[in-house]
Amino acid sequence: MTITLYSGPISMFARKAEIALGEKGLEFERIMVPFTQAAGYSPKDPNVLAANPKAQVPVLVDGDLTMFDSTLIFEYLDETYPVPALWPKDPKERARGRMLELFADEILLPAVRPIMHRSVPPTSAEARAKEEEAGKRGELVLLEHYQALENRIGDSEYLVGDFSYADIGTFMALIFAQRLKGPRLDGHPKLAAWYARVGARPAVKKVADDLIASDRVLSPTLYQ
Ligand SMILES: N[C@@H](CCC(=O)N[C@@H](CS)C(=O)NCC(=O)O)C(=O)O
Repeated sequence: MTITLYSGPISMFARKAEIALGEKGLEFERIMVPFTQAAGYSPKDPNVLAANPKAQVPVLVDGDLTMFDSTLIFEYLDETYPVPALWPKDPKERARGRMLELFADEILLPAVRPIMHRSVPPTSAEARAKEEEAGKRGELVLLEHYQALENRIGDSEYLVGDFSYADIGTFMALIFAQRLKGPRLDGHPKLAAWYARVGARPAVKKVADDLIASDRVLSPTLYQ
């Protein structure tokens, strides 16, 4: 076994890389870095510190290559292990897919941030009321994104062509919205059906189940 992935139990980005490796049918050793709600990613894993100047997971080691960043890992995996392809062949479709994947990381996930306080116990009832006020405003933005995704999916099975990295990134951002008790997907039937379809894929389900199992331990406030 030559591939090692440094991952985090409730890291959207690292879990994306786990799904990609699973979809490619690649065996790998997973090393979970420490994470708690109180201390975050401290103390840092020394190998992650050495590999990534941003000191973040995921970090992938494949033979003599050590690399970081989930999106760059997607690119590397498709070039090195091309079957099954997780980007469309057509350059324009691929460009659309890459934009959707960027949208998931840089627009959709940040829209989830205003409800992240829900994963930790409130400091006071007053503080929580303020956080919830901002959270409710954030949820309206999330609903707009749900609608855009609903329109995008239409009658297609996946976001762009066959199942792709765009689906992985979007699914992971949405699992965060769901675990943080953000707006349900029911009001957006095509998006809800897509979410169920992606979540039923064995490689996705394995990682999603493991993430939620970790979350139950790390973020009990979400499951009371
Ligand atoms: N753009 C990076 C983001 C990676 C990232 O933010 N990782 C988080 C976990 S989800 C992390 O390791 N945070 C620790 C820190 O920033 O100190 C990617 O796509 O891999």
